[in-house]
Amino acid sequence: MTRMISEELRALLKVYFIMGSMNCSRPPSAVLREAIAGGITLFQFREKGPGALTGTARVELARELQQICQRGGVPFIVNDDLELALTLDADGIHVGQDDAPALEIRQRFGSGKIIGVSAHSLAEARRAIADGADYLGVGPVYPTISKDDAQAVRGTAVIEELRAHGIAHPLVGIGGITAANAFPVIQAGADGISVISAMAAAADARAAARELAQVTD
Ligand code: TZP
Ligand code: MG
Repeated sequence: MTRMISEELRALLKVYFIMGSMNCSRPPSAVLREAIAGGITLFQFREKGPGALTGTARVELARELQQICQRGGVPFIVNDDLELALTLDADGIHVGQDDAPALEIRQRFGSGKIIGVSAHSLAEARRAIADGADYLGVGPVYPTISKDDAQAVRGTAVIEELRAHGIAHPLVGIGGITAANAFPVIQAGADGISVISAMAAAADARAAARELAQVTD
């Protein structure tokens, strides 16, 4: 399979929903179905941190959410865990700076898969691109309650900086993003926004997804 071209990926990054069971106060399957109905363009399974499922329960939930994504026509990305991504034949993987480099992942995961890398600076972004990342996750843009070990808040400045230095790669902002503060992230040069709590903790994930989709369209 050939590598997904950047324009397709830019469209997929518009409304990128990330979650695991620990982010949801309702069954994650229900939250995901609603979010898909509301127009999310990409989903990342991120079952980690306090209260996360482990072992078989984690794999079963991943499979269930992957099936929902497949029925809804939304690509399914796995956070961090290459073994799980390979087992499920996921559409992609997202890794952080402490995980295996994209270069290594590409060798095992194949050329048709999406590889996303978190980057917090120009140097990290350049390295990720050189290693073969398909897209960059940049942030935290705003303060977040969803990641205990999140790095310092960057604002939208780092996105502007990457674009000003000629980084044209598909790029999504992350961290504390809601429908109310998403527009500056797009204005700064991001192709889309990624959120956990703005959708996972919303009483109506469909409405939340719709509102975010309106901002990034
Ligand atoms: N990486 C940087 S901030 C963050 C991750 C995974 C958490 C984003 O969650 P929220 O609830 O959208 O702030
Ligand atoms: Mg990681």
